[in-house]
Parts: sequence; structure tokens; C-alpha cells
Amino acid sequence: MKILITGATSGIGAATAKLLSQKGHQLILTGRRQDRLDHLTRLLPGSKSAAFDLQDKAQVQKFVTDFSADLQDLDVLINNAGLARGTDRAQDAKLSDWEEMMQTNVMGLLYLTHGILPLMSRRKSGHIVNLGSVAGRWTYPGGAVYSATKFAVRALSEGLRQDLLGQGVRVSNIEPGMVNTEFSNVRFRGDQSKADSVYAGMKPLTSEDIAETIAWVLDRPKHVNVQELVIYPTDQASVSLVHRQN
Ligand code: NDP
Ligand code: 8X3
Repeated sequence: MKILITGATSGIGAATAKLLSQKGHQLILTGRRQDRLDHLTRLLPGSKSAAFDLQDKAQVQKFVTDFSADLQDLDVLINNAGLARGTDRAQDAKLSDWEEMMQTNVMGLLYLTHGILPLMSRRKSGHIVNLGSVAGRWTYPGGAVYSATKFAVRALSEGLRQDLLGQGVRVSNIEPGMVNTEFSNVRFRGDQSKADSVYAGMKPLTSEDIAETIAWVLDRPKHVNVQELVIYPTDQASVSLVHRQN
């Protein structure tokens, strides 16, 4: 299959790219960090890449135009790129952090999906896999706006399934709990000790766990659509209930 993965430069996106490449799929990989994309395309035979910022509508539309020939027969879009910024209570949070999360996790996903959907609908075939989160079902202190973006991803996934009914296009929303990636480092703007403390004394999910989940969802027969999938580490019972060894 031909598969486009956003946020392939790190974490879940990079692990998914490696696994799907091993399985023989043809990949188009995106992210902002050109050096990491170059490394991946060297590593993964037949893969292509494009560096652009999902927050910028013009850059996303330019990508869709530049890759128009490649995208005509795209089988799968994995809307993985996303981020959280900070855990400040809403009353203390920076508006620019809220804007960055909304613009990336919601508008970026929409800009790209808007470019790809008509192509899939026309072919009456395709699969959109969104990276939601358990934060898209349950909120926690300091996570209101990140959660709002992932609630939006869940609503969009559900609404798209309704609009696409009869078009042969599947939409899946994967909703992980804690996964140890660069996510917390980004959330705390490079403070690695703060990022490490998120996973201290517990065993989080790995990027590979989620990559395997995505590969399984893609491998279901065409008449089967895994609509939503919540996956927590065993050490996490809810967004705020985590078991830690001392
Ligand atoms: P990482 O920080 O490791 O990876 C995030 C990816 O998103 C990077 O490749 C980054 O690429 C890309 N990205 C971020 N902002 C932009 C942008 N403006 N334009 C283009 N690409 C962008 O985090 P994860 O792998 O953990 O996160 C992947 C997805 O999984 C996210 O949507 C996240 O919300 C979700 N998720 C993560 C969980 C976790 O605990 N880690 C749990 C549940 C869901 P670059 O910086 O090169 O642009
Ligand atoms: C990331 C998981 O619990 O940090 O989506 O919000 S959480």
C-alpha cells in the first residue's frame, strides 16, 4: 500500500514508518526536521519525504500540489503529527501554547485531510488513521487545551465516518495513554528531567507498541473498520491514575 505518515521524524510516527516499511509498504514521510527525514528515506527503501509545517495552510497546500501525482493513489493517511505544550493551569497558561496545539493538532490535521479526502472518495477506497489520545476522552488538570484538541480529533473521526459512509473509505482513531517518546520533552520545552519524571517508576507504552497497533488496524480486511481503539500501559488505569514503583 502507499501510505502517508505525518510526524514521521520521531516517536510513534518514526516507529510506524519503520514497521510499515519492513512490511513492504511504500511511504511518504513528513515532519519539519529535514535531517531526520533524510535519514529515514536513506534507511527505508523506496520512501519519499517532504518537510513542512502543518500549522501553515500554504505549506500544506503546496505539499499536496507538489506531490499530486504521488497522492492520486494514496491508500492510507496517518495523521500522527501533534504535540502538547505545558501543564500550566488554564488561568496561568500562555495563549501561544494553546494556539500552537490547536493549530497543529486540529487545523494541521484538517488542512491535510481536506487535500487528501476528495482523492480517496473519488477512488472509493482509502483509510485515514488519526492519532487521538486518551486525553480525547478524559481531561486532567493542566491538560484542558491538549484534551480539547484530541476531543476534536475524536469528533472529526466520527463525523468523517458519517460523511464517508458508502464511499469505501475507513476512518480509525487510535487513542493511546502514556507513550515514552519525545512528547514530554516537547511538552516541557526540552527539560528532559521533567520529561523523565512523567514515566518515573512505571512502564509506559513504547512507540513500537503503537506502531504494531496501527499495522494491525491497517491489516484488517476492507469490510472491517476499527473505529476507536483505547490502549493504556498496564501501569496506567486512567489519565490520572498511574502505578509507580518507589
Ligand atoms: P513526538 O514528539 O515524538 O513526535 C511528534 C511528531 O509530530 C514529530 O515527528 C514532529 O516532527 C511532528 N510535528 C509536531 N509539530 C509539527 C508541525 N507543526 N508540523 C509538522 N510536524 C509536526 O510525539 P509522539 O510520537 O508521542 O506523538 C505522535 C502523536 O501521538 C501526537 O499526535 C500525540 O498527540 C499522540 N499521542 C502521544 C501520546 C504519548 O504519550 N506520547 C499518547 C497519546 C497520543 P517535527 O518536530 O520534525 O516537525
Ligand atoms: C498523551 C497522553 O496523558 O499525556 O496524549 O495526555 S497524556
